Amino acid sequence: MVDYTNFIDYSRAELLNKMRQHLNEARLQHCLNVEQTAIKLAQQYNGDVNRAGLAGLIHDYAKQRSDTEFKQVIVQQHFDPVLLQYNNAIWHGIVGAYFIANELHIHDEQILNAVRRHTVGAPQMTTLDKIIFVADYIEPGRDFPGVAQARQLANTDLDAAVRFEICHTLEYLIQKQVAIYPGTLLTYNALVPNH
Ligand code: DGI
Ligand code: FE
Ligand code: FE
Repeated sequence: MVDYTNFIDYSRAELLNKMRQHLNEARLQHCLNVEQTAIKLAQQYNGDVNRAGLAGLIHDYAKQRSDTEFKQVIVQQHFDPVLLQYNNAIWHGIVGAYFIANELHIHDEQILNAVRRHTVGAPQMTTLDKIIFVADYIEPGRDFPGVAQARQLANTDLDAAVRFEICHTLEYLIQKQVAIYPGTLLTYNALVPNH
């Protein structure tokens, strides 16, 4: 079983109650699924099972905050103003970590970084970052073209699963003709050969 006592001074049940105040049932279930998937990946890839479980559980904590709230935090906490040109899809991870530190009192930087990077990744990802990035994509509730292949890759090669995910996310965003956050491109460029 997981043990979160190094990172929170209240129980996991209490954490779920705090999360429930800000997330609907479907989103909470997704977070629980990512927790379990992250634990499995951590066991498989020799990661930190407790950090993986907790980061997976809380990764979307800020997903249902209003745009107004995010914009306020971006300005008041001096986040990169470029963020204001994007939306919840980008904010809930990068800025979401602020809400997690502030409201859930989780201050472990490895966990917070995994949350910050869970949507757009980063050029240099830790094993924990990769586990949360991939767990979010393949948790059992996910159903989209390519998820079976992503799950298969995650079973055998975590880096290959990260690469598959970033490539397919970019293809999806381009197909929808929405703006690509520069951080997403930096992640992609770091994962493919540079010529
Ligand atoms: O929060 P989840 O839905 O569980 O998953 P997520 O945090 O991976 O967010 C996925 C969404 O973020 C998906 O709709 C694609 C979007 N996204 C990822 N990278 C970018 C992006 N959206 C924009 N506009 N730009 C990006 O670079
Ligand atoms: Fe997310
Ligand atoms: Fe998620």
